[in-house]
Amino acid sequence: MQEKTHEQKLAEFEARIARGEKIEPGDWMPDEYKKNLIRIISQHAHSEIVGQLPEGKWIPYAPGFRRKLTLIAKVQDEAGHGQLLYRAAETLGKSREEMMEELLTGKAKYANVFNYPTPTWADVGVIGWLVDTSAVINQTMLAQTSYGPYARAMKRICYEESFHIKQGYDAVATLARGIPAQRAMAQDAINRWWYPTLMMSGPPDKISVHTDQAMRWKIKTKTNEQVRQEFVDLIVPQIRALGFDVPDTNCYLDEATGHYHYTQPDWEELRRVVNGDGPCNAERLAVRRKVHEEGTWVREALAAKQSKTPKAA
Ligand code: BYC
Repeated sequence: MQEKTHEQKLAEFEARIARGEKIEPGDWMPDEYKKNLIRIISQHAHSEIVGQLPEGKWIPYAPGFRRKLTLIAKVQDEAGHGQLLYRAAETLGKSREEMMEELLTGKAKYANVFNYPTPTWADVGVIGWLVDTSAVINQTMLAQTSYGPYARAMKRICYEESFHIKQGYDAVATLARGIPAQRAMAQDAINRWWYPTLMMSGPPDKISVHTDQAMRWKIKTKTNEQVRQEFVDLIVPQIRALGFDVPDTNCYLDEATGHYHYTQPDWEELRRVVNGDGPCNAERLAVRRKVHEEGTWVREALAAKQSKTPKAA
């Protein structure tokens, strides 16, 4: 039988995607699809791993035993999400060592939000509430992705992230019922996280590099701006219902569209932060390098055990 041409394989691949079928490891796929997926999944995995740090810092100081337990569980969940996602990227032929090297040398990107400081307890609540809400909206979309292993990882991750939102909201709602200093602390955290969280959904569609191709092959099923608008529409009424201000005097419900209008973030700041020049990039990578170095003996012990395990006949 004659070998299929690239065009024929591409047409079959696109027809499968149009029918809503999942592409699985080992199936034929265009190199650009694979490249785009590895990029987005590894960036996502790194975000989960580095994302443990801003909140993790508060574990020793969490106000009370229950808050501490919940925060430990949340941070552990993020580590698990990172592992699931590294595994999904490995199914596309990218090794974990290579991904780790790219993270530790600063070559790889991870979500901008994790390069901002967490000076107060309210930051923990606001990350869980605002950042995880933005993440879940994006990840619910990514659960529809055309690549099977990524879609399945997203489904599992979304369940856990939804719980993270509840713990964040509960922490902020408690501060909202507190004394004026507690309310002020929560408002200050909302003010500082608002724009970084808007940036988390990615640059505007007109300057996004990868969206067109990602949409064509259903790696993403919504654009960055659609995801960001969903976030704003959901979160603005919640912020106001707790009696806090949205730190944007030009944020209002546009009756004509049914969507909230909002001021665009400083996109130059996003570019700087994701390229290594945010307030905490150096600190975050230094911690990851130290942890990686300290874990060398574990990786070596595992590798030695695997090489000694007799293969099944
Ligand atoms: N941050 O063409 P574009 C969590 C990069 S963790 C950093 O629009 P795309 C949590 C982008 O990578 C989960 N980089 O790209 C954990 C690209 O760079 P490269 C966080 C960004 O991929 C702990 C370039 O800019 N979620 O929830 O179509 C505690 C051009 O952008 C960002 C994810 O990681 C950004 N905000 O769309 C609490 C989701 N925006 O690759 C919570 C997975 C853009 O050309 N990622 N860049 O060097 C995505 O969904 C997509 O990659 C994005 C960007 C929507 C972020």
